[in-house]
Amino acid sequence: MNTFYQEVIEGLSRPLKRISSKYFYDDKGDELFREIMDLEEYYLPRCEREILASHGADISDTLSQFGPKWDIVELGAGDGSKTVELLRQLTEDGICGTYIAMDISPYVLKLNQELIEKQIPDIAYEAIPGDYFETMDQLKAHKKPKVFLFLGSNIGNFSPKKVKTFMEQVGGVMRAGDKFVVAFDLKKNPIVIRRAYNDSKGVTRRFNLNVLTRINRELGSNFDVDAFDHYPAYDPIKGVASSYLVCLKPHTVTFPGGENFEFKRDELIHTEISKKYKFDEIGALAADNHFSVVRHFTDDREYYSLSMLHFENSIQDK
Ligand code: AVJ
Repeated sequence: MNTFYQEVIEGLSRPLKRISSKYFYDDKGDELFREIMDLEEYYLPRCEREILASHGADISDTLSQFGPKWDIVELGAGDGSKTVELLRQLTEDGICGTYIAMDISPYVLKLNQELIEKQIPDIAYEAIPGDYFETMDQLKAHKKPKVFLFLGSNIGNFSPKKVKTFMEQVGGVMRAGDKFVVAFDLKKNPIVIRRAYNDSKGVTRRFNLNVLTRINRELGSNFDVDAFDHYPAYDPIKGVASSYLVCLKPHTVTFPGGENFEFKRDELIHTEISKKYKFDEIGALAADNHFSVVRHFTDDREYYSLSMLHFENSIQDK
């Protein structure tokens, strides 16, 4: 039995059923997420591009105040299109060492390498395919000054516990003085946030429902996908956008291992959280994990932040 199967069974066995948002991203889910990124209501990617475009030189300057050469490690690098301009800036400023792209998809890493090496022919390039939670430890032997990049506001999808383990794991492969540039979506008018997760074309709805189609196909279950609807919620105090699937009629879902799940009418499956932050929460998160904030780079409206964190201590003797 694979982990996907086990995790789905475990999640559906809970009193409040849940499915992890990491399972959204099959081919169809990737395609729908790309569609989401182009939506007018989904402001996040535009903010991130604005910051990278308007503060690229600033980011490079700030790094050069701390040291002359930086290896750039990108967690979940994707096709490289987000990062290429920043890498170009760092290269022009003479502070770019090796770019180390990490991504779960070897196919996407291939695209990344093609794009980066074409755009920046002189760059030293390394690709590490695989789940970065598993491959990251390879970097323990890496003793040069490093900047880790974690873009896309992906940290928003982590539970508080997962955020903590993640920060600890990254700290565990860092040396004192290394930097961590993390993208955070910021708290803002809740109406803006709610619209981002409840778009008028219904793409987010299809994105959320697709996880059931994927589970049926890959795990052999028989969810009646049409019997579910998308329910997005936003709590402006906690800064948590949550997505649920609502069951519209009672039915039983069966898995090939013999597991059965009863769904009552109106029963929920929790599928995703997207946490929104304030600067002081980012500061507290950093401080809790031996980091300090160097600077928050934001867009003009302060919707989104690329926060540069400085690693204070090295946990092991490296
Ligand atoms: C991939 C984590 C940035 O939470 O905003 C988009 C995923 N979910 N619409 C987010 C997502 C619903 C997205 N991130």
